[in-house]
Amino acid sequence: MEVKLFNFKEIGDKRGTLTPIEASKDIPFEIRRVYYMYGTVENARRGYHAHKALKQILICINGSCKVLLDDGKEKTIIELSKRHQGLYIGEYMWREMYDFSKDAVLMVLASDYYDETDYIRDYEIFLTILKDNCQNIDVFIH
Ligand code: T46
Repeated sequence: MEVKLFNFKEIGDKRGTLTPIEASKDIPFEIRRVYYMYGTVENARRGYHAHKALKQILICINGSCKVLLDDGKEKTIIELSKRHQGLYIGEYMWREMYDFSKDAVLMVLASDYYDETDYIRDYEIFLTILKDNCQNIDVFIH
């Protein structure tokens, strides 16, 4: 379970700004998939799931949105509004995206192809998996 904010390079000149992102150099995985969401309707809330293995970087390349992150113990809210900033979300982290501005474009770099079996879409099951994992760790330690 890991979350991190990355500040990517901003290369500016008189023409404007360019932000490059290199897989395995600027972010900790090879990119297998890119997707983006836009035209999000007012008050829509997306996400409501965690992933078993997928690692992702969320970048709001236009406008802004908020991301609620929940590791089963603590909830954290992160606002994404900077085009050069990426939110890394590792495995077993519940996420909800909301408060999208009208012009928001949320781009996601993903470590793997789309696979519905990697999703945990039920919050109670998510908590149970975390509890079971902790118990396994306890068994291992004692
Ligand atoms: C995540 C957050 C940040 C595809 O066919 N291919 C894809 O690559 C994706 C991402 C989705 N889909 C289909 C599956 C659903 O029928 O598009 C539909 C909407 O997907 P979903 O409801 O999962 O979208 P979000 O915004 O709730 O979640 C997405 C990602 O699915 C998820 O991995 O972490 O963005």
